[in-house]
Amino acid sequence: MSTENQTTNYGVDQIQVLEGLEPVRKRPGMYIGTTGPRGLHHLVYEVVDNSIDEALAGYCSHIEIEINADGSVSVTDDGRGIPTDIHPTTKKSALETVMTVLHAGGKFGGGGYKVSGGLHGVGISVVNALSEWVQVTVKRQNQVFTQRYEKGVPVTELIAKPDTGDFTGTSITFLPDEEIFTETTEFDYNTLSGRLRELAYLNAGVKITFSDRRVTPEHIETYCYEGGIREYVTYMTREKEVLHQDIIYVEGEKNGVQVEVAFQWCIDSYSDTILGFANNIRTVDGGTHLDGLKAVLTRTLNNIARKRNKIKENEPNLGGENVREGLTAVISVKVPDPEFEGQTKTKLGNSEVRGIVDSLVGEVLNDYLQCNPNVADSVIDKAIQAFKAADAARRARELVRRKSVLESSPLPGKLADCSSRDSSESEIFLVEGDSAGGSAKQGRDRRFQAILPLRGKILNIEKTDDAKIYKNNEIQSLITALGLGIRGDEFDPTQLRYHHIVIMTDADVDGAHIRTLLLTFFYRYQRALVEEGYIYIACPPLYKLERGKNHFYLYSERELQQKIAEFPANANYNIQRFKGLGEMMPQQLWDTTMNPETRMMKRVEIEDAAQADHIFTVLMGDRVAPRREFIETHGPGLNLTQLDV
Ligand code: 0RA
Repeated sequence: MSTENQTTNYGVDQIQVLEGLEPVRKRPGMYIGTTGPRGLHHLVYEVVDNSIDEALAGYCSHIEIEINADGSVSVTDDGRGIPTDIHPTTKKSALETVMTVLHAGGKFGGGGYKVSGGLHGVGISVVNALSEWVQVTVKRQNQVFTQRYEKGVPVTELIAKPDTGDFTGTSITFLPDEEIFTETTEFDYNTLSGRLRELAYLNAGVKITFSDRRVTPEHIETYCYEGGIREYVTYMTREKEVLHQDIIYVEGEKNGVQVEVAFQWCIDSYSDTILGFANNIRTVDGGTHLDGLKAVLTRTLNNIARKRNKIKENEPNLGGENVREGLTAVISVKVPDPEFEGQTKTKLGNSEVRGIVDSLVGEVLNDYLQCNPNVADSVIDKAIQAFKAADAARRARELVRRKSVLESSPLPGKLADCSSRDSSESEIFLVEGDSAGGSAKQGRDRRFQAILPLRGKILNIEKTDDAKIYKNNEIQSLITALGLGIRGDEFDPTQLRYHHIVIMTDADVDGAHIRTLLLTFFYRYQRALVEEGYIYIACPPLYKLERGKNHFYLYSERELQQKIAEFPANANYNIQRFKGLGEMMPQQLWDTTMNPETRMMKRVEIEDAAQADHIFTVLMGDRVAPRREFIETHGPGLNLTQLDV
């Protein structure tokens, strides 16, 4: 009887917990966006965000993130420790409540607002629900507390043992559940290190240590930036030639909204890089903080340009994009009740932020430029040059348009177009040279696949300016084939003729170079295509392995070795290495690289615009030394994995 009672009680308890977190396991996408790699990494960010909050509250200075040998992740901080006292009505510890009740975290916030986690802001309980197991250790009040959970359910009591009391803090270790993350449960070092470094920049002075214990020797990195986002800008402009030495920095607060902006203009750059953050979340789609910043930059510089007689009375104002040419900026705002808009919730919607950023930045920027007239002059001169170049580009563009209107076929002659006129099913393969172009034309499904062969090293984009780029034949073919307008014009996806733009180059150094050139072009001049996920990279196999009647296509040296290892030791086999796409039979190219049913293709993402911009600058820029150093470190076969393709 008593046994039965106990079982029943335990059951009820368990059911309550399950009911609480069951929706999370049933519809994980609702809580973490996806169960793909992005959602998997989000688990780490969710746990780290709690430690960041503890740091922002002033109680924690060091956060350690470890990928353990078994693939689990530990996040350890030296904060006050999650409270462990028992709640009188629930009879559960605060710790267990935070771990098992959705959105319980906020209740223990203790004054002030939670800054991080605004994007999903789901709390540790979601991580708990989606983990095979979680092990929590809390040190506080001269005790060390531990508790273990499996799939969201506590499997031990909260165990307390005496402790020296020399340290306080929280350590959470979790192993993502393979039943949930069916695609992969493997954490990517670069993805995590990128975000952790970013968090260190955004939260000045917080020390973040990141180690990977899956490899020998272990990787360990520490990020700590006393200068915060100022150092972030320094990092992003480190390979560029700056127009002025100081980084202009604004910090202020108004109506509970904290604003921090750092920026600097560079000489040898024709585009801008502005990173926006709200509550530590990268606002890829912009929002009111960026609107405010752009507005105040344009207005202030035009005012000063007129005061200094750089723009005459009868002349028009400089445009915002002229003023921003060469600008690198980071803006980070902290908003008590953030509204995130858009499909991916990465656009800040709070309208009050626009004016707050505008007025805080306006005051500082005005003073700074008044006190530093040389800086004011060089920024204005550069903007005026940009204005004139844009004018020239406009004329070049009209030339392109007129030409295409006059010529009977507006599409480039080299384009082997597809027959479909439905962009959403159409694909264009950008291939290197005529021989690969030939194989691709024969191998394709002409119903929905178009081929555009591009010759040679298209253009060195970093070194040239708009007007020249648009006079280049290869670029003109590309733009007309895609059906696109030109930078400055609004990107209009209804004009895009293909929703899959696939870069298909050889797996050698030249192929990598052409791919980088094309990505540079898209990144700088058609960035919306990258941001909206239209750009892909084809992955042709490197090897064909034949054994008896069977054959296998393999995409890396590692895959090849793995496959060979599966053969009996005395097996006879033959390896063919493809040096270029031209060496493949059209049918092989179709089977391995072009057939949507069987191919492998990577979508190009810009998770980290700063990193991408850096790679492009180093590889394409005028300065040779950093480029050589980069290639020496990363090898000539650089495959842009840094771009997260
Ligand atoms: C609320 C109150 C207190 C600590 C925390 C939250 C806390 C939560 C997390 C999550 C990860 N690391 C954390 N560190 C601290 C402490 C209240 C007190 O001690 O008076």
